[in-house]
Amino acid sequence: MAVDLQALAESIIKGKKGPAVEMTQQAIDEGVDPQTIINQGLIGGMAVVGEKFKNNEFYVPEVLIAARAMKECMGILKPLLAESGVKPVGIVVIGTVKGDLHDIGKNLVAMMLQGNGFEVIDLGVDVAPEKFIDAAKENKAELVALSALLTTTMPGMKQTLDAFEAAGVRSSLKVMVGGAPVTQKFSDEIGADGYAPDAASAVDLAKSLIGVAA
Ligand code: B1M
Repeated sequence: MAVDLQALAESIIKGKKGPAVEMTQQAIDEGVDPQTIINQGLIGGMAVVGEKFKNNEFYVPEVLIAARAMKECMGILKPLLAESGVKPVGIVVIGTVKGDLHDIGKNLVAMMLQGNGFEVIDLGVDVAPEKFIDAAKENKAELVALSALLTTTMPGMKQTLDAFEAAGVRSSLKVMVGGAPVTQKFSDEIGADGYAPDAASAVDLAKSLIGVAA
């Protein structure tokens, strides 16, 4: 029987990694286009997860479990995508700013972006401005996503923006910021291109910043 991509989406929503991987493999074996598997199965599922998270029907653990299932399926599909030359929705460099070791929220944002078709270059935590610049240049990223969880490291966002300016790359990049102490007001004050309060909104913001329909 042909694989049902709606059932694949359901298994992502429920975070059932085993069945999700099996269905992904079955779809590949049946010759379904990898992009269709991603769009209808994986992204379809993660979009529902994002909505449920926004509406407080899902909490962090459910999102993490769903994202892990999605990541596992992406692992099987990635080599096929590279072969077929399918382009990601956008390329984003993400990291937690210098001096800050919190990464749970940043990882969630990274996984949601990946689940929605972005290629994500995750630089981890305690990331110096120069590292963001190098990674953005190297990967030809159109978007940089900065996370901070400490009031003492929030100024690191402004320092990163200043470093982009000094390196002459600020105008070729969109920069979004987020993290528990960060606000829209702070984002405006430091001249970032956008602020998102949570991982699901971060996906919507990322798409709008690079001009992709939500
Ligand atoms: Co830390 N810590 N911590 N901590 N820690 C907080 C942030 C704190 C509020 C706790 C408190 O005092 N009530 C406080 C900060 C106070 C302040 O600055 N105002 C604090 C402190 C003080 C510290 C230390 C200084 C403690 C010490 O050593 N004295 C130290 C600092 C270390 C350092 O970074 N240099 C420290 C250390 C740690 C641990 C290592 C123990 C651990 C981190 C483990 C890890 O991340 N791997 C930790 C944790 C777990 C927390 C709390 C309890 C939880 C943070 C978290 O993961 N939340 C936190 C208190 C709290 O928030 N209740 C606290 C869950 C996560 C899903 O939410 O990260 O907000 P969050 O991400 C959300 C949104 O903010 C948003 O989307 C996510 C999902 O919706 N988002 C973005 C995040 N990044 C985004 C980027 C975007 C868009 C949206 O676009 C780019």
